[in-house]
Amino acid sequence: MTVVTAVLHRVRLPLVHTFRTSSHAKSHLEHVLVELHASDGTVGWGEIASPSAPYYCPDTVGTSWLVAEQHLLPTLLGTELSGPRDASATWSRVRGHQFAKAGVDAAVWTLHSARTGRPLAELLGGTRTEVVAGVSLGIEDTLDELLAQVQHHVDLGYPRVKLKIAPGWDVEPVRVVREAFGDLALHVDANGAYSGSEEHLAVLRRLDDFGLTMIEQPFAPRNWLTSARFAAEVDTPVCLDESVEELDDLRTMLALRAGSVLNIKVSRMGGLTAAVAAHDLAREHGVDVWCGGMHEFGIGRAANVALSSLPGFTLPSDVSSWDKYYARDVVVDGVRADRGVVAVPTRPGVGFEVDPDTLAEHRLDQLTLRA
Ligand code: OSB
Ligand code: MG
Repeated sequence: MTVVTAVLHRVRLPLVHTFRTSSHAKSHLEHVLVELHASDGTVGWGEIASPSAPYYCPDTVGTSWLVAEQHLLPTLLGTELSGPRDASATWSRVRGHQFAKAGVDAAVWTLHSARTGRPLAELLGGTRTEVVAGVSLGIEDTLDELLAQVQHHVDLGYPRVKLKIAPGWDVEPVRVVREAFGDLALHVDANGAYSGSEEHLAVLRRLDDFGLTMIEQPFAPRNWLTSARFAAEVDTPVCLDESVEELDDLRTMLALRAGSVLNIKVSRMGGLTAAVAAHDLAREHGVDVWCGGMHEFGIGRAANVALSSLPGFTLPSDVSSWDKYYARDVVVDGVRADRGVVAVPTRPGVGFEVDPDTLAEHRLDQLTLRA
């Protein structure tokens, strides 16, 4: 397979509900869709789900566009690939820029799926026809508003709720949600907002009393030693997200026991090929994994579901229905959770029809590159 044409589409969609994490609030998102055409006319799509500002990771929508345009697509275009795993080899000299790599890599995978007529999940090694979805809930202005959000999603049947926390919004929200919802599977995600200071450690230790499924990324991404010490001290499993961008980071996590659960994100790992490799390595070491999200539009969301069908994804993934976030999506009738269960797409390619009307209405920028 040879990719002969690439089109980048920068698309902005409003969020139906403002989402606040420890770093900031967002009311709309801009992602870059990658459309690839093979010499035989088949088309593949991937999504670069970079945040707009470099708070979660160094990548932004602007840096990802630039790196895709100047460094990833020029080496990919016109290169004969024996399979989708060859794509990442074409940009092996490029350091970092995981989100841009992930979008282009996923587009090559869906292109391969469309060409072979085999579903993406099957090509990746998926073994499940359904995956369990959890929801991720942002920081709210009041505890009552948080309780209303939890209630709404529990009513929809989601079996696991993750709460974003930050210093000042941690023990209290967890306490009230635990009190109101009994033994609901609950976990928290700090997005690295806590330091190893005694004051912060004391707060995090108090979270150990609430039977949380895990505490996700309590410390800054490179704060390996604090994470290892804290993980040894508490009963609640520590999950890493931002810390693990490459397979070697996972090896570090395992060697230091800096966490015992891994959130695998296609975007953060630099693509589906790398995400599958992380799954395989974690599984060999008996580490539970689940698939995290970046509020993906329909194309990235479909890839997340396909990945979640691999056998090591034993915990609920952040693959909620598309309409939790958007009033309109870039695909027609996208990923939907029914009582917390998502059917793994069986159609080849993305698994859903890309909606040209949404693209036309919500696109801010477009660029075509040829071999
Ligand atoms: O840490 O998991 C995270 C969204 C943006 C940045 C970081 C994170 C998240 C989420 C979104 O939690 C989960 C989803 O896509 O449903
Ligand atoms: Mg996270």
